[in-house]
Amino acid sequence: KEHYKVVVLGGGCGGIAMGARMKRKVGAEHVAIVEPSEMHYYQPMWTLVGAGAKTVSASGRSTANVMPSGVKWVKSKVMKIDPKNNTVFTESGKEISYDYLIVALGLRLRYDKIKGLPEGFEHPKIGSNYSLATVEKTWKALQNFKQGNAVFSYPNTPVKCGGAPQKIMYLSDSYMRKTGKRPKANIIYNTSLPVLFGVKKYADALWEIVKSRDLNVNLRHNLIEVRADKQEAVFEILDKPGETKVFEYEMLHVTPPMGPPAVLKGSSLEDEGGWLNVNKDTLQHMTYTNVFGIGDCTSLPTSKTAAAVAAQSAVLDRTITKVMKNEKPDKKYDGYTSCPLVTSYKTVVLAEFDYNGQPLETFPVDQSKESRIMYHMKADLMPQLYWHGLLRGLWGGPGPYRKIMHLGMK
Ligand code: FAD
Ligand code: UQ1
Repeated sequence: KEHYKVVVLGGGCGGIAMGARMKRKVGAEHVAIVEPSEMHYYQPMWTLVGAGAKTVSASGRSTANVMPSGVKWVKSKVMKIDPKNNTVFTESGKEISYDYLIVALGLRLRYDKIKGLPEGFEHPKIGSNYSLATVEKTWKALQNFKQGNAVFSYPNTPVKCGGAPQKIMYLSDSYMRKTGKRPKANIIYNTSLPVLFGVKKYADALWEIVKSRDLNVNLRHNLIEVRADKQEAVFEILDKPGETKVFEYEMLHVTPPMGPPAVLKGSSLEDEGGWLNVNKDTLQHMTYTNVFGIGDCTSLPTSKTAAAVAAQSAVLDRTITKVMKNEKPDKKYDGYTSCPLVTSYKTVVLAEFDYNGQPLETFPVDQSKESRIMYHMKADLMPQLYWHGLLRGLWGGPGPYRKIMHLGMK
């Protein structure tokens, strides 16, 4: 049986960032990260990969490369968590105990909840930017598109990066205009939500874009079946129970239903929805005081993004420091999250907001306006900030800079 002062479950964005921070706190030999994958991907780049503006290989690095040096990498899956006995069990048969546990398991993609998927991906004309296996299929479908319906879906569950399902629509529209195919395309965005975007300021801006580019938005439409052999997508109309509508497609982009990691089920760590039940201010678990959570796997009532993970990592660092000293956590997470809404190959609307859905913008400009500088930031600067800042535990979100940027402006 192995023991570490800090065990981190998951070596994605939140897990690696917290591993790096905990190494600084307690020393590398006292930290272990449990992660089965050989490769670590910068998922935000997949929006651009699906649109042909970046390659998959540019989005990945080996997990060995991002592991904080000296930290123990347990290359396996966690199969069971026993918080009463401060122990986790891995698929490889290891039993590991801890003083402090950080859960950063991300979320689970549920393509299987849509009838006809994932098998349907064996056919052409269908893709999905959300997984490594299907992101390049989006770009193929876009390139091969000649005429007809291009359909984009948004599921009836929480998702990571709530803007991504529509970013690929804007990019597809731009691509079709560039290549002269746009007059023969009917672009359709079918979303389960009753709104185009959760924050009014940005939703208003996006509705203007949708209207000016002749994009068709259908609210409260939920994808339930794909008949890939016939190129048909079946949506249920959420406000009219029992009613469905079939859309023929020449291109289909699927955003899958998403849910919590399976290993949380029955662990006594989860809330009713199955998400890791943490305090929304401190990120400490609601019942187990030596358990903490970060990122997509948590119950935190904000939009699930890497930008949110960055802000959470700074708060969680502080919370754990306090708990280790037997003091009360004092720093509060405000729910900061951000979604760079890519609206073409040149422009971004940079949404940033908090728990209350109030805009919390870093730059002293109106960020609901499409901006070229923000596109450059998204495409060229953010990956650097991710690999060299966030993953090394050096980037805790733009909060401190926001205050400086706004000095004398308001
Ligand atoms: P992840 O980074 O997903 O990491 C979870 C890790 O847990 C994985 O490495 C996984 O292998 C591991 N794991 C799972 N199960 C187990 C197990 N049983 N045992 C051990 N390990 C396990 N965010 C932004 O901020 N801006 C964007 O523009 C943006 N765009 C996006 C576009 C797309 C297409 C996608 C897919 C995501 C986008 N995101 C964006 C969201 C961002 O990638 C996630 O919010 C972020 O990666 C969450 O970090 P995490 O650590 O919670 O989860
Ligand atoms: C951010 O911090 C971050 O994590 C590195 C992202 O993930 C890719 C983002 O997309 C954004 C927008 C931020 C926020 C950073 C700034 C400078 C606004």
